Amino acid sequence: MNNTRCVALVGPFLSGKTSLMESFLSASGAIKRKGSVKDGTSVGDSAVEARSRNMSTEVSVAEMNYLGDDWAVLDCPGSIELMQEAINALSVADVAVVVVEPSVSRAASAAPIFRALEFGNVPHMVYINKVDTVTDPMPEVLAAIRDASGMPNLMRNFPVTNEETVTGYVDLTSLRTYSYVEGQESREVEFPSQLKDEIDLSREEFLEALSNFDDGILELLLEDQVPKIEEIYAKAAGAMRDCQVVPYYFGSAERNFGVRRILKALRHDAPEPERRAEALGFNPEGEPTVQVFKTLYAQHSGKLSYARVWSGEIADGQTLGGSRISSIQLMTGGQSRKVSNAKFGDVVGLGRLEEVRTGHVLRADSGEPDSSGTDSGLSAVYSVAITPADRKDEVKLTTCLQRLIEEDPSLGYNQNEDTHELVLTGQGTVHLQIALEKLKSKFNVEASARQPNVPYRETIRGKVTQHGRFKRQTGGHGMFGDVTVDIVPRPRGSGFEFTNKIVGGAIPRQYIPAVEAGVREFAAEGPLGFPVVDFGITLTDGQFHSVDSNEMSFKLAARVAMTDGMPKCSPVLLEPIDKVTIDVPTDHTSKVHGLISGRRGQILGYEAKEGWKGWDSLHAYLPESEIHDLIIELRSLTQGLGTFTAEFDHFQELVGRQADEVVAKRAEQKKEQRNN
Ligand SMILES: Nc1nc2c(ncn2[C@@H]2O[C@H](COP(=O)(O)OP(=O)(O)O)[C@@H](O)[C@H]2O)c(=O)[nH]1
Ligand SMILES: [Mg+2]
Repeated sequence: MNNTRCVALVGPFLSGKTSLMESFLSASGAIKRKGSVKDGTSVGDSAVEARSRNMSTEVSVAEMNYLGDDWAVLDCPGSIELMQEAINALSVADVAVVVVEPSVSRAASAAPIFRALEFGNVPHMVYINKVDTVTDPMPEVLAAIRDASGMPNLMRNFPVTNEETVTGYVDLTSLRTYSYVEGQESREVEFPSQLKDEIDLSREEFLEALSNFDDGILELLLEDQVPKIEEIYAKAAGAMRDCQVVPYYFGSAERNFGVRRILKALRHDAPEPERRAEALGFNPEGEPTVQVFKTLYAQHSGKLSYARVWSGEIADGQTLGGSRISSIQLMTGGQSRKVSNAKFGDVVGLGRLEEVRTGHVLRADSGEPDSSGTDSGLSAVYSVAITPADRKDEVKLTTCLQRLIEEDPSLGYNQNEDTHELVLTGQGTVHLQIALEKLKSKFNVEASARQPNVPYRETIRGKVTQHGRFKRQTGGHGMFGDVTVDIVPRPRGSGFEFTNKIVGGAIPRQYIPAVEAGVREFAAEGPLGFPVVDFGITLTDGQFHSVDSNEMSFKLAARVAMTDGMPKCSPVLLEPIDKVTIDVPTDHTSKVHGLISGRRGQILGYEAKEGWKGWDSLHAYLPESEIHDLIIELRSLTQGLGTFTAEFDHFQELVGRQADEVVAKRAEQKKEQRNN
């Protein structure tokens, strides 16, 4: 019996991956009635978030048997913001099909997934979908896809068209001609002799392209001989498996055009699971080993870890990586069926592995999950501050977020100590919206999101000597404290310093710490509404009362001095400046210069990105307030490819209209807080 093979369907949003999976399943007989994305009846996209948006929000898994081979099909989301799911799925796939539209303007949006395939060393082929609606000339479409791919391609078929659309194809290897039949297998028809010259030319190009990877073919061509059909098939398959070349096919997923063609290409050309296992360092015949590529919390059935078996055979109830498997399931979309065993190559759902996360490798002979090969997840490029609709849910919210992060390592959260906000981080607006929807649908926690506050600070530019007194003498025990302080600015980054210069007991020693505490309390929120930093206080004089003075009186006297003195010291806003590194393909480097200066940034330099051919890394200082939506502009300038990391570097004075706006907004916020 053959081992289960695994194909991932990837490509831009809306290109037709979920439709192609549906066609695969119906062509192979795995489902009796073909559903559709439009009607919400496809096997893929069974998650509520996916159905409500009409887009794939997570990987869907389905099993099928085609001509005797078992396959696991992984339908990946296309949105750039959900790329982590696709990357995780690719890490266990033997091969990928990149589904693209026959559109010159849309081709570029496939670039990010092509990069992921290149980095992951995943052999892949292209399926140009929707040829029933093709409007752009095919040669231009091919050139645009090749640009996005950056790899040489092999056009395996010649498109036969009527005036409007593609109606069939000529296989450039066998020279057999097929005509599409809606919803059925294509019919072999007579060779279109009126197109012979064009077809001959395409075949020559195809063989020439192949000869770049094969000396045998090259020699034959140089001697004006035609290679044998079997040899062409074998060499083309070999070059694809070695990631040297990308074969291109076309068709229509919705109308079942060219679907069996791609299924057969997968059957003949995709590497066997052993090959991928060995490339990843697994021994197919070793101890039972699985790799988790997806984690799912379902509201009723609990946690499910999707895994591929890379070695040996696993059984229900067995312990893997220290956790006992509570069930093994084979999945097709939202449906699953329990099985007692799974063997090398299989893609299965494993029940209730509580300690296990996406990316973990689990071995029968090891007491804990192996996370050594696990990437930490794409770094965060977008964030929102979130608040639970119901205060009672505050604790539950963070536990549920932790679960969502187990599902999706490109998601994160942190409690910002400066702004006191709970910040959810991820890949973009849609990604974070989906996370909030999942909180609701899976855990019944509702939360709202808004743009996070920037942790501004303030400091002073001038100095003053200030007297402050707190006095209360109403009946009983009174209160009395009196201080004189020098308030002075200190160099940027040097923090706060308190000096006591009281001599001769003008204030008894035990009250001095209370003065400092009063200043610190005040400094938590200065005249502009932000924490005050980089200033010094020298306590020079004071008075006390033998009965009424106590610690509280001196603390309050210090606050009076600060409240009166600080505004006289020319307070100034400080904004946080981050050091950012922006990675983009070299063609886009000059555009990024404009982006940085447009956002009040300062370029520090750039260099070729190490290990990334054709990419630059640019370094710059950028105000944190300009980073919130940076990724949106960066992606639109770079075909979705650009990405960045940012880290706080220093504070810098902010003056003028921008500063006024920040202070006004803060005052507004405080008013709201008081009213709540
Ligand atoms: N005309 C045409 N539309 C298609 C074809 N395949 C998919 N679509 C439509 O394209 C849209 C996106 O399809 P879907 O499979 O969800 O794309 P995905 O985002 O790549 O999974 C849907 O409205 C489909 O009905 C096709 O072959 N021809
Ligand atoms: Mg989809």
